[in-house]
Amino acid sequence: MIEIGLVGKPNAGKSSFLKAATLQDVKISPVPFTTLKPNIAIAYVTKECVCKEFNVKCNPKQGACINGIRFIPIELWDLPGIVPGAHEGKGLGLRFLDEARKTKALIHVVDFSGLTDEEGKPTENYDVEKDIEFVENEINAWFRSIIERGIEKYKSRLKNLSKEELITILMKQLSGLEVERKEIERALEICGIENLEDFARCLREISKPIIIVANKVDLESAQKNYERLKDRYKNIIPASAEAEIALRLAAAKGLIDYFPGSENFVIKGNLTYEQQKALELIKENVLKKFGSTGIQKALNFTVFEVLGYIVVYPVANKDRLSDTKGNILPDALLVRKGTTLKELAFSIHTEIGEKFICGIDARTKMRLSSEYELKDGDVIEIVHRA
Ligand SMILES: Nc1nc2c(ncn2[C@@H]2O[C@H](COP(=O)(O)OP(=O)(O)OP(=O)(O)O)[C@@H](O)[C@H]2O)c(=O)[nH]1
Ligand SMILES: [Mg+2]
Repeated sequence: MIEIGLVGKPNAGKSSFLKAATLQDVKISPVPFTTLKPNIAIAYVTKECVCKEFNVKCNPKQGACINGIRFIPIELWDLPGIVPGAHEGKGLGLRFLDEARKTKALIHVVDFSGLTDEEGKPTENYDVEKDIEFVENEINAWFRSIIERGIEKYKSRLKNLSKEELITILMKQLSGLEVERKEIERALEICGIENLEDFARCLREISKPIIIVANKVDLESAQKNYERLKDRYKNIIPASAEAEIALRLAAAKGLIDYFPGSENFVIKGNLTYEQQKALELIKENVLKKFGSTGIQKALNFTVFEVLGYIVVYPVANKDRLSDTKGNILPDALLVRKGTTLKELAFSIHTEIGEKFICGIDARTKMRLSSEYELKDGDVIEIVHRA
């Protein structure tokens, strides 16, 4: 399963984001360093399911399919807060990042209200750009230290190694970070390895992109900061974790109908005056202004836009679109763009990969070779030897 990390300074709203996305009961408080160890929970990215097109009702093995929208599980890691100098041990340091080294991307939750300083303590008019910068620098420093540790014994020989030898060493030493070969090749091409700091930054940017979540946009000062800075950064999503928590809890209690990620909700239960007032504020201040609370959007944006994952539906029977037990469209799998059919077969099961014969496209009934490059929404029967 894809792992996504939540990073940021103390009090930015990382645990709130996790709770908003998963309703997992984690500790949330205005005291810095509330989270001391990673909290891990299953969240979902959402995408239109192919069941609509085929006009069938699907039986997902994992996640769900609601109103033709498929909920595909990912693993979300809520991490302890990072302060300036964390790579030198300040605050809680960065050791916890080692546990989260398999994360494919990092969502940087930033308190855009400017009401907390770099250590998460209350203040006013804090320059939120400082957070964007220092947290990224700390993460790059962490990346650099891993690379340094990994290639320590080759350091004196680095310049004399052939490109192939260098890539092999880096692949081996960085395997824990889930860095792919082509990502190392690109980092070497763009930045070289003469300056380790440059190389580490480059490889981090390529292999573990950072997405900025401008959190707390229910607050006026955060809205102002977002308007001022939104064009300066490429991957930035405005969000209110608090609003999403309120909406999901109200929906869980049966007070409203609310679909995660949507721009509206419908009241259906008996609300107290306070509840009604709070929900109205969310509608006026967040949903109408930003189109959604931003939590689902941030997850979808990270997985589909930034990381470029596509969704494919392997089946055992192309005519019934089912597995061997008759479940319709049981699996919706996230794979990277460029994945071949043979690679998909191996990722499902080593044996299916080894006994692979061909694929059959459920739409066209055409035979697909092992080197066929998967497309988003493909429904494919994998034919293999018994
Ligand atoms: N107004 C507003 N407050 C929020 C929002 N998200 C979080 N908060 C508040 O910010 C404070 C910190 O939230 P947490 O989720 O505990 O922050 P954290 O980043 O996990 O903090 P540490 O675990 O200490 O690193 C709490 O008082 C939350 O209620 C939001 O979207 N809007
Ligand atoms: Mg926390």
